[in-house]
Amino acid sequence: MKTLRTQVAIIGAGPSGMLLGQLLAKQGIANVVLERVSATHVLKRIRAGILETGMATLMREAGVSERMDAEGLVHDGFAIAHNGHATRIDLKELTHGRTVLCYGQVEISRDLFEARAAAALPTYFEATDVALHEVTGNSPHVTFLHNGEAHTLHCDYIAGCDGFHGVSRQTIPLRLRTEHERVYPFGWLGILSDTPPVSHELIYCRSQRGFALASMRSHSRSRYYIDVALTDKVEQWSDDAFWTELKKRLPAEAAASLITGASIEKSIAPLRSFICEPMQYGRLFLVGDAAHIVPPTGAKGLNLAASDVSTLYRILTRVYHDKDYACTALYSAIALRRVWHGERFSWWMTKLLHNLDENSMHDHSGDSGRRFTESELTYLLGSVAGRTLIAEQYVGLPYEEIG
Ligand code: FAS
Ligand code: PHB
Repeated sequence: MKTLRTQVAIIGAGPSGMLLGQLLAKQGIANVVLERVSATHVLKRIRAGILETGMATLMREAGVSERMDAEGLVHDGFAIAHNGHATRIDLKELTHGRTVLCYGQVEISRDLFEARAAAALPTYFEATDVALHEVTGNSPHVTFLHNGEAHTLHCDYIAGCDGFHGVSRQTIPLRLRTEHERVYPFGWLGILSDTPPVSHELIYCRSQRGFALASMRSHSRSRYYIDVALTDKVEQWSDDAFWTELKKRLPAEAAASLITGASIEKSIAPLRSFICEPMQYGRLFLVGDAAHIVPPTGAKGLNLAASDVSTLYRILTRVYHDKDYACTALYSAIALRRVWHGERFSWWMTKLLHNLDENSMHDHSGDSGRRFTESELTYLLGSVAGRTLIAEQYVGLPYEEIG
């Protein structure tokens, strides 16, 4: 048994864990990251692509933003196409100058891994059998196996940054946690291709055939999605079948100029809204996907993880720099206020842009639910107030101060 000691144990080396680790280290707060898989495995996951200002600012504060600022694409707006007619949401005008940054989550992970390795901060990849102990006591610790050897990591606090399928949330007794969940009756089939994006900004599409999203990672790498039945398997979708269906859902001008190519990644992701309350238990704090999941329609998943990281980092800095131990009790309530706003926006955008059964759950005849939604979308896109509602949430609500 190898015994270790640190101030903050971080479970998970996704964006939540690595960004928190980097920020804490900058404040001289010792931390150890335990990750179940290899760094290579983490870097193979194709996830988010749009960063709110808050996330980009945290990357700069963490000192890992050089490549993001050099290669990230600043987007002043995006389009929503409804039955072939595209309306631009002018983020910069409607939010008095705010924008979003297009920079892949894989690149964020790459930047954070490189920075952590350069600082020689302790990180255990392929750490297995991670278990949390005495999280409500005065000697919290984490046990795990690494290279076949048993380890015990003693710490002051544990940050559960281990995603939806991690061990941290399960450490909170079921009788003490409330889980809110909504599962959507479709998935997103996503394709990554080394082809120039069809537009310089994102296009979200609601068509009679279903949802589509035209996104990107750079001027030469594109990311596209269509919604598919949950029963679909990615093997059923050839590249040609994907491109053919995507063209039928994009506005005609975009469909005509779409440059297709071989997929370098293709996968189907299920959609769910999920929130665990509370987000803390004794010395354990849940961060990011360990506590909440959103459908990617609002580009909020990674960005909600970032606001959790910001809240916890500022609280732990007050603990270690000012010996303000009481402020740890504020974390869950502060984090959840912003999470619920992001969850509601992501559900709302999903309802507006997909043929979602719940819109017509009370229909006794006809499809008034779908017609109500289409009428709502038409009104929102045709109204400055409506477009502002969308823009304010899309760029991200402000981060809350710590009381
Ligand atoms: P993560 O899940 O990224 O990281 C958790 C880490 O913990 C993983 O590396 C995991 O291996 C590790 N772990 C798990 N159990 C462990 C254990 N017992 N011990 C040690 N380590 C353990 N968000 C968007 O904003 N836009 C998108 O387009 C988008 N697309 C997505 C597509 C998919 C398929 C998925 C699954 C998510 C998508 N998301 C998207 C959301 C995603 O970006 C998450 O919000 C983001 O990865 C959250 O980061 P973390 O909280 O670090 O969780
Ligand atoms: C992506 O580029 O992967 C992406 C962008 C915006 C979204 C979802 C996914 O809302």
